[in-house]
Amino acid sequence: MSYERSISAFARARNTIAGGVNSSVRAFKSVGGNPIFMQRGAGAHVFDLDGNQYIDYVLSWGPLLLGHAHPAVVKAISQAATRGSSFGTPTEAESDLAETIASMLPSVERIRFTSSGTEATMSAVRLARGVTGRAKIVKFAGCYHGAADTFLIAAGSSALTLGVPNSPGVTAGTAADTIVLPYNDIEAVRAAFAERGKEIAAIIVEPYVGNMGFIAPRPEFLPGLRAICDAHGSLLIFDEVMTGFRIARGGAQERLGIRPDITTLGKVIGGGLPVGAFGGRADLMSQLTPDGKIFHAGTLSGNPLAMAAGLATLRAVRDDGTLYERLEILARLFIEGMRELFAKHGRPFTGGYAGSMFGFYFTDEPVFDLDGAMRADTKAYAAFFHAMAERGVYLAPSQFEAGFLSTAHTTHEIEQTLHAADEALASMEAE
Ligand code: KE4
Repeated sequence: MSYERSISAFARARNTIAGGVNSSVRAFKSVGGNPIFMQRGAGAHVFDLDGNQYIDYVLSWGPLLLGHAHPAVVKAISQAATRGSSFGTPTEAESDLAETIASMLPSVERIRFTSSGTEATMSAVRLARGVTGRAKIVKFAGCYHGAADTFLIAAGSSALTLGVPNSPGVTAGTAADTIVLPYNDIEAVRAAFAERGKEIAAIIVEPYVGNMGFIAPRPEFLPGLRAICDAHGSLLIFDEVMTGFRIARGGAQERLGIRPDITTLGKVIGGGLPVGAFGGRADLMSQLTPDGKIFHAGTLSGNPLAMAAGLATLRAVRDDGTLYERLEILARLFIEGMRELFAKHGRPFTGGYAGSMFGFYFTDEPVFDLDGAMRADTKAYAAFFHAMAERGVYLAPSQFEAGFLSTAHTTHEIEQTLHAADEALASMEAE
């Protein structure tokens, strides 16, 4: 495959765009090499500047549940655009999408739209802190909730893992209000709350993790978080920016039967356009400005084009009774097929899936948390990523991301992918 045009496009981009990208993971730092510039998408496929075609398992990091350029989404955006792109006033499109989401997520009694998942999670934390009058939040090492300072915190060395900044520019003051604990370790959460429960406004958690590879919750973990929050008067925030409408029609909360106090959303609800949302109990959400005192605002929040794209996507989801079952079957074929091939080629493998989301690691040991994920062979993943791209399959350009399926993927794409993987693994043996 030739990547000449992507290479020159990246050199050009670096002249005016910091790092040549507008989101860091796109720069391929984790897998090395020149980032691939895409030009067009159609269904389950993307096409790069050099005309190379790929089966796409990134799908814009999750939003494209219906695949690229789905006719209903294109039509909805086009029609909305003819009426104007933004008004800075309320529109009924926002109520159309809000009502659809509320009908599918019973815990969301009231909602606020934003323009990104980061805005949604940082606003949800402000809401939790404002409602409880408490400063601290608990997050889990390796979980990603967007690029707001309060989340860019690594586990500290202190007994209670009080946070330390993991990015320059994040202050020690900010870090001091974030407690970082190991994912899937309910005893660590119990200990933290025993020490500081009265100071903790909320726990924010990825109910299924998609940001350190794919990690499923242990059966006792999320029910444990719910009980601990109830016992200490803290709020439970499910960050479903990635899992919402991706692992089940009602997201992880429906699949697991757990009702969070606040849910954050993004990605799928915008159908590929910039959107985020946070929602939950009416008694909490009513405390946001202008009815309440906890401030929230956003110029393009509830943008009519994003609402139209999200509504077209969710209507397709709502009306397709077997969507998630079909996609989970494809996810199982993908992971179990990969497991067999990795064994055939003598490579360590651990993988998992839920609904249309999956992930796998180059390690034999089961992965329950960040320490487990960090044991994966990231060099082997990088080599596999490039060997698969050379064979027309676009996986996440980092071992610490998840993969996604769309309604445009079929068993044909899975078979093509597994064939490419067989060849890719063989080529890695040769190296
Ligand atoms: P955005 O601000 O990127 O729209 O959403 C932040 C966010 C919040 N919560 C969860 C669970 C998320 O997965 C994300 C964003 N996910 C990454 C993928 N690992 C987006 C890709 C990127 O940063 O470019």
